[in-house]
Amino acid sequence: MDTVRQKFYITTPIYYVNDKPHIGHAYTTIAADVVARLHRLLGEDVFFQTGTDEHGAKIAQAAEKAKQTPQEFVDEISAKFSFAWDQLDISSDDFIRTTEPRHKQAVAKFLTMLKDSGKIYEGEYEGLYCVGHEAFIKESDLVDGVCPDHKTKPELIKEKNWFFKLSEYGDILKERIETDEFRIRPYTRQNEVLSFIKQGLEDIAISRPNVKWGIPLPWDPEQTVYVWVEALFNYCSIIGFGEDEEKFRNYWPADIQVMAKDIIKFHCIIWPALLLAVDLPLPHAIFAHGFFTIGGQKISKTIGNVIDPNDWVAKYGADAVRYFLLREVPFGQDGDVSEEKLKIRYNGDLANGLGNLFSRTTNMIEKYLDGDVADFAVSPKDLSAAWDAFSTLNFSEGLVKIWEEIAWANQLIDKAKPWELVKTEPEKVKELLLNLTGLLYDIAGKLAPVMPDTANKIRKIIESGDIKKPEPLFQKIE
Ligand code: ME8
Repeated sequence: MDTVRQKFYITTPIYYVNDKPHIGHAYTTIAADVVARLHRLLGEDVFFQTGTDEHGAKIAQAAEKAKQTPQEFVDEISAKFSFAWDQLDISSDDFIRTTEPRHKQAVAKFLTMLKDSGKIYEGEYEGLYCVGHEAFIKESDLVDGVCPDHKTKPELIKEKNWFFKLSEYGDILKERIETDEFRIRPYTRQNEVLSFIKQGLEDIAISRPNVKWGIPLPWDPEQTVYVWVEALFNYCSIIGFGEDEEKFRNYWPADIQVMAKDIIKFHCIIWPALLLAVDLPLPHAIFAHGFFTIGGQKISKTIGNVIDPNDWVAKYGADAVRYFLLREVPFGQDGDVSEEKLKIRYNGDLANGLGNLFSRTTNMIEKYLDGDVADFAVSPKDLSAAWDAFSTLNFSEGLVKIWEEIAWANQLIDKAKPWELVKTEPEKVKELLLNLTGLLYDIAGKLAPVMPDTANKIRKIIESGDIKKPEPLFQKIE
């Protein structure tokens, strides 16, 4: 009999292709990957989306600066994102690019529905536009006349736009958020969104008459769809909206949408209002993590501190980078990362902690049991607390729990001194080593969503039942 598997749909933002990926982008994508892998291991029907946001003035300007056509430019940078995700062992089910025909078709259909909803009208707008944000910005948000995030002067724009009646959605959004029907976490972000709604929502322009690099409005092709509006809809186009209704109905609404705190207004106000306007269900949850700094400073090209995740993967391996980013900063909080900090975790937690437990256990098995662990015992320790933590995106907490077990096992070996015990009580040593093998096997299972390659190595070696000279998992770095 067929059993219906629970579906689970998880998303990352689609990243701008104005520049290559950095470790901030990697962070969100790794976090979503861990949750996707966990739900697959639980037997669910998982769909894990990611991709790139390729239209709008910001991208067109970056292409111009690089002296390339926008299409050449976005092709090149988008490929860098998919390459980086391959290197980091990201298990996404699909990768969407907003320049793909499937997305353009889905967006045209969505915009037509939006127009038919009666929530769209034509008007004039005059305001300050920050190309870095791809959004209008208030005079009161400027610091010394420039956008505080991008340090650039906004453009004064006066143009004819199509507008969406966002102002009508304050009460219903408030209700959905307060009842947790539309969950925003952590609570600090929920409060931020609620207080923003309380100030009163204004209608927003959903088209741009003078931006050519975009998707034409179906009913007024002289204008293109405002880049945020079409970008948000990627979450629907990637699962077949307007093309494969069965697939779309199976996966929508998203179970969790992961991002950083910088884009919650778009995801917690504009996005749900647009969905309500066209009668689509809202995502179940939005989780906004914090921002990384490097050496205490904002990640910025001008400061010159941008870290390419590929450089770290080449030096330390994907699993170490995945572990470090999730372990170092509690998810949801801001935090500082650096290669120095990565090295400390690598040598301490990975080489001395897990790596050492694995090496000494397997070396003793080879020496005292002739490599034979066919009867290893599965550990009685219950580590499901780690998975509970991962599934609620408390990654560092889950990892701490696993490392407590690793430390406990290393201490057990120090105390038992099997190298002495073996002379008088070889049976006890055998029992100890078989128990340690079971514990390692269990640890590998719990670690699998975060460190898939390491977990796989450990499990394969143990499952072979005959341990002979395994390679160390992590070589200490000087
Ligand atoms: O906003 N620390 O794209 P984007 C942690 N295209 N995470 C960071 C980070 C940092 N310092 N910097 C970036 C966009 N991120 C839009 C999204 S979605 C429909 C459209 C991560 O390339 C984090 O996930 O600016 C943040 O939300 C995202 O990159 C912004 O990516």
